[in-house]
Amino acid sequence: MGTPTIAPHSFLKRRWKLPESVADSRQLDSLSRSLGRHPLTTRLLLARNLNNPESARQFLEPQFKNILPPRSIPGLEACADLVARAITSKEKITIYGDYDVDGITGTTMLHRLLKAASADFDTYIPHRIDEGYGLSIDAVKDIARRGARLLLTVDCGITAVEAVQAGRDAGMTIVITDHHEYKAPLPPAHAIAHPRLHGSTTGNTDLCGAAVAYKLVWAVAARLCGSDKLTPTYRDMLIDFTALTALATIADVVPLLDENRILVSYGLKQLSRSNMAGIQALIRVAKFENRSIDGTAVGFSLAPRLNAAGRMGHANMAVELLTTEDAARADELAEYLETKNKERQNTERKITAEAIAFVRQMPQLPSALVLCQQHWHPGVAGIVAARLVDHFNRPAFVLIDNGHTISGSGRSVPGFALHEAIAHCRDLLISGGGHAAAAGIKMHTAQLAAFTRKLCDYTAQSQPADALIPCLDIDEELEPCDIDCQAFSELETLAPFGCGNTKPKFLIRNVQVAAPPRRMGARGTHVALQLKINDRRCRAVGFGLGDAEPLLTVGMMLDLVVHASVSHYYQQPQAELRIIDFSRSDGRPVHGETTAADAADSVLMKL
Ligand SMILES: [Mn+2]
Repeated sequence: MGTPTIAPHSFLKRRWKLPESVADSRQLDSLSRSLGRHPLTTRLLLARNLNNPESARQFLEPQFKNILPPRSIPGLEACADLVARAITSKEKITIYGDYDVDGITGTTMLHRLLKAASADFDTYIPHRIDEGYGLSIDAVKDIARRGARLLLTVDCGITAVEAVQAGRDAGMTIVITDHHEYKAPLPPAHAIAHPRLHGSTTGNTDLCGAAVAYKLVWAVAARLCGSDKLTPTYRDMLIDFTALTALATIADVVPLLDENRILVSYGLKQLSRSNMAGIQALIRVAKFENRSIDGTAVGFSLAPRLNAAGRMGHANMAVELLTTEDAARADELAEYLETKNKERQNTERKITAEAIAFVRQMPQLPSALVLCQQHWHPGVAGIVAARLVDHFNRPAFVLIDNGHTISGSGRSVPGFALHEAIAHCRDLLISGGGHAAAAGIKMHTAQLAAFTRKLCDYTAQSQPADALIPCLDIDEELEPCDIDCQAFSELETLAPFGCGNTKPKFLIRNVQVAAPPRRMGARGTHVALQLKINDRRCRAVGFGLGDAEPLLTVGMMLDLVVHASVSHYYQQPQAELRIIDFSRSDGRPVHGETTAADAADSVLMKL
């Protein structure tokens, strides 16, 4: 039995996927009453399997006291012992972090800890393009030559068997903290902290790399204080670091449930009141001063600016931003990131447009996309691949031809494991690996055609045909009586939204267009509608759906997929629907001359 889907001729040409079951009304009433919440909120809680008052309350009111202690991460105590010992015996420590937000923030926390403890230390972040991901033998040897006695990794190292051996051979103590997937054998490090070490399933197995670093800071601080009761300096540090942990937890797209939800709830509040000069400067250039910072602000504004350093320049600049105490220097670095981020956006937009044009020229849309150019920028390959996946709903690789070799990144659709596809094509590759959703590969230029063929055959065989039509997952169906300002504003208590806890999407059927639709925004990008739902009027806005305006006429009956929102535009707050997609209630196609592909194109270009 599958989840019910309906395939309306919707504006975005999506399959609408409805929730599997409807809540039992007795259970709904009793939970609603004991929580004192609107039935709409309660229905969503039940759909998230929060079916008793206790688990629902823990979700609705995240408590810091429910953060798990450092020892809940396998191997972390041993790592903390080694780091604390190196600090007190003044051995030189090198922190080796990854170049993404997760690595940058984790490195920042350990940097700040070691500085507060007057340790002898420095940091090393590999260059994304020149050195690539992870711990390399060359870098490790170089770090040993520069006198480090302890090498401490953040968000990398769990698969670096040879590099760790090289570090040991050079006489260093090696401490690995990571959260990436790995297969035996483990690297021969002196200590390893990993949420799923030796297949462990206790504790929080979904921690990001920076959250592991956060727990390490906590455990080392306890050792330096000689007690689990930390001195005010370290206590304040741990509170402040929830902001950095929240950035990484959102940016690394781990589920925002359980402990991660607590870390993010606290961290988002801490971000706007942070004393860190770099955080303040970053918030300023992203124009979030005096505004509340939510998951979307982090995911679409703050995190991309930090990542831009590694993509278009060097991630060291982002670490310097987050570790400097000098406000003027912080401003300068934030401006630098701003420039790099604009550069990234322009590059990404240009390559995405080129890539889409290449796909459109193909006589037939293949089951997987493999695009390769010499002049494309490797720093944005992954994001462009993600854009192609959004656009064409199939796995996509964006590759750069370096002459003799080709390398780049791939992204996948839900349900298609990219790392398995890569394993299947292993004989044609120099190297390759990653997760189900994202991966990197490298091959000899001569293998490109063979790789493309083999990947497409594999994808076509292992994907059901309808999997290539994009889905829109709907949380609940809205009844007219649910359209209520109070109920809609209460839904905010389910935030922060993100991976594992997406912003609720509702289906509402049979609403009537009550007045001529209006285009909004400087370029007419958006559309505003007055709807008649039973006897009531309700405003609806479709951001990016301006091109729907000519398709909508007064009296037309629509089915909508929406976010529930509250507008503060009027004197009284009002319930408002944010349209994601729509179709005609009579089942007729909404598109006249415009093709669905054109509609999807125009939406994409405005993002
Ligand atoms: Mn990570």
